[in-house]
Formats: sequence, C-alpha cells, structure tokens
Amino acid sequence: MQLYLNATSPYARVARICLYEKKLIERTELCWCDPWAADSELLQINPLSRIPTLVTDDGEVLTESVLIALYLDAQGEGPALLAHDALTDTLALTGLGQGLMDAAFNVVIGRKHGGNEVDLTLLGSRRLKAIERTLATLNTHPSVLAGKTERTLGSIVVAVALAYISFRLPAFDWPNRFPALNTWYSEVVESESFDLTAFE
Ligand SMILES: N[C@@H](CCC(=O)N[C@@H](CS)C(=O)NCC(=O)O)C(=O)O
Repeated sequence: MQLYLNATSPYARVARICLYEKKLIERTELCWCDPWAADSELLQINPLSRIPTLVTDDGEVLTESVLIALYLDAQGEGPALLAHDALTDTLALTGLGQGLMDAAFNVVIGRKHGGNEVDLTLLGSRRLKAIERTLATLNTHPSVLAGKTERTLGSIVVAVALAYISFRLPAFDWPNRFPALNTWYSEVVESESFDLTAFE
C-alpha cells in the first residue's frame, strides 16, 4: 500500500496512526507530498488533491481519513478500531472529533489565506465558537469521564484533533482549561502510534 501524507495534516495523521495500530505500517510506503502543489504525483491519482490518500495493493484509491481508517481496520491485526459492541459510542466520538478537526483546520487555513481578521467574519466566529463548545462537551463526555482510553477510531480522531489545536491554535489552552479532557487525552496518546507521528 501507499499512503500520501504530510507531517502537519491532522487527517493524514489519523490514517498513519491507524497503520501503526493495525500493524500495517511495515507494508505501507509513505509518500510525502504537498497537497497544495499544482502538478504533484498526488493529483494524478486523486482529483481532489487532498491527503490522506491511500492506494491499496489492488490499486484502488481511497480518500477521506475515516474511510481509510475503516479499510485499515478490516485489513489489519489487533483490537478493532470500530468494534460492533461499542458501535454507537465510537461513531458518536468519531463525529465530534472529525467536526472539531474540521473547525480547527478551517480556522488555520482561513487565517493563512485571509489573515487573522477572518476570525471576525460570520464563518470565522462560528468555527471558533464550535471549537469552544466541542471542547467543553468533550470535557464532560461520558467516555472521557469513564476513563475509556482504549484507542478506537473515536478516541484516535478526538486525540488528533486536540493535538492539532495545541499545535496550531495554542491560544485555546485547552489542556489547562479542560483538565478532565487532558487526563483522558494523556492516556490515549501514550503509544508508539502517537509518539512516532507527532506533528512537525
Ligand atoms: N475530510 C477529509 C479532509 C482532508 C483534507 O482537507 N486534507 C487537507 C490537508 S490537512 C488537504 O489535503 N488540503 C488540500 C486541499 O484542500 O486542496 C479527510 O477526512 O480526509
């Protein structure tokens, strides 16, 4: 398999973490790329020019981090990332994490291309408020309060979104403001899969 990625994309990091968790990393070539480049190799296989993009051993091209994670879950070894007996819990957490990641990523891209004043626009302020509300929701989420720190699709996506906010939007200062979430996060990320994929 081949995974197209870079070192700063939270979506690509989810896919890479899943490769480690499912013991598929050795079987995968990592193709480092710039998804924003106009004439990249990535563009030849994915018209959206987005990462992560996974090329399977059969030559199928998969996009969307969560869909790639589901494919890897079916292909690899070890505990299920989306276990049937915890289906709704895992999907609920995955949705919150993916939404948090989308809001944070759009704030970062908005500021990069439109300056910090983008935060004052209707969309900009909606995204910032969405991040704030989602952090507060996660801080009292039943899975967080119950200390469910197994690495599932849900906990992985949420933890990567939180790591991305620390990396790109440190002013949120979520680890100090949401201590229960920080305790949960610290346990989820205690693994080779997170250590070896840190944002750079
Ligand atoms: N919903 C997608 C989002 C992927 C995405 O937006 N990736 C960014 C990098 S963080 C990208 O490749 N952007 C390039 C572009 O949009 O042209 C997923 O979950 O994989």
